[in-house]
Amino acid sequence: MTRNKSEKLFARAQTVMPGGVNSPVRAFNAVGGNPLFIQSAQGARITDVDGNEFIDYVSSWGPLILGHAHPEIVAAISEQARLGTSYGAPTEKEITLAEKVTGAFPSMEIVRMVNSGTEAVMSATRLARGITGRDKILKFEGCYHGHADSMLVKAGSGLLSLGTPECPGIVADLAKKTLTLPYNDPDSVKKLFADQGDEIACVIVEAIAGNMGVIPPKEGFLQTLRDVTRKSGSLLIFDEVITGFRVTLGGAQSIFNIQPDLTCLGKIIGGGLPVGAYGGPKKLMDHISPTGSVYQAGTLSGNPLAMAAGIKMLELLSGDNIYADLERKSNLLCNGFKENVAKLGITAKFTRVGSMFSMFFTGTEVVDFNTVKTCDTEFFKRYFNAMLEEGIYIAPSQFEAGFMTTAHSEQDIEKTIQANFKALQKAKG
Ligand code: KE4
Repeated sequence: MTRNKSEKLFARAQTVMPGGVNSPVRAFNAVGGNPLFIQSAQGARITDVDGNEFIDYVSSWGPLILGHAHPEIVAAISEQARLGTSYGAPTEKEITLAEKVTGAFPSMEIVRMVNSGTEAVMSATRLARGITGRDKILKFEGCYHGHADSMLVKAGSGLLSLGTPECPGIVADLAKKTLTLPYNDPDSVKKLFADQGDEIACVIVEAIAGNMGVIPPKEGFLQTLRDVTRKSGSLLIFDEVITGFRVTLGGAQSIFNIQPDLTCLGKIIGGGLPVGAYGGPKKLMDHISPTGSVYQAGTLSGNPLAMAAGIKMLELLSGDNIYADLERKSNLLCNGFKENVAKLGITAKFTRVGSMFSMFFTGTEVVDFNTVKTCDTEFFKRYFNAMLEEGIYIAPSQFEAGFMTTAHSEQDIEKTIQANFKALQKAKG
């Protein structure tokens, strides 16, 4: 597989961008070699600048649940672009997308559009601090909630992949206000709340963790968070940037039937364009400017171009059997992988919720930050590169999720299972 053009572009990119990328996870640091520069994508496939084509399971880190360049989404974007891309003034499209979001998430009566998941989380946690008058936030080790200062404490995703869960540049006094506990450990949560619950503004959690690989919540974990926050007057924030409209239309909260106080969304609701959102009951969201005094703003928030993409995406996701199709295909793929590791005598653990899944190269039950760190990342590195050679593009990190889309065909899945067998064999040596 030639990567000459990608190599040349990477060298050029590094002269003008940090690490040659606009987001660290793209740099392939955890898997070696230079990142592939993408020329185009269509459906389940991406093509790099050297003409190599791959079946894609990164899916732009989650947003493209209907595959790349979906014709109806492209048409919606093109149509709006001819009418203007952003006005900095209210439009009906913002109302329409907000109505689709609040219709799918009963816990969200009122929703504010922003431009990224980071902005959604930053705004929701500011709102929680503003409403409660408290400073402390509880997050969980290995969860990633974007790069707002308060969230870059023992975070997952790129920080975990790069082995740098702590981040310089965060004001020490602020970092101290972010408490962290192990994911899936309700007893530690109960203990902390007994000790300082009345100082905690909010608990923010990935209701299904996707940034240390996919780690589902253990029975009772989310309910414990709901109980202790309600009792102590803290707010419960579900970060559903990945899971919203991914695991089902109403996200993880509808699967586990738990209503958070605030929800953060992103990725899928933008239909491939930059959109984030946060929302909750009117009594809470009315604290947000201009109704209330908690300020949050954005030049391109709710811009009609991104709204057009998001509206079309959510329209299409409301179609019949979309999630049943994703469930069937995801199950087919993961079962194929399980059969392969069994045939080859390779130790691996599998997790999946709907169309987000992970294969962990460890023999330890993976339930939190510490257990996922037992993974053999050197084996993953060999596996990743062998999959590339087989024409399969997975996330360049053991600590990210894989994503199925409606664009993946049965043939794509069969090809991937065969490629997985060969890549595992090669990684095993
Ligand atoms: P963005 O600011 O990247 O739109 O969203 C931040 C965010 C918030 N919450 C969750 C649960 C998230 O997963 C993310 C971002 N996800 C990572 C990948 N796991 C984005 C990829 C990247 O950083 O380039």
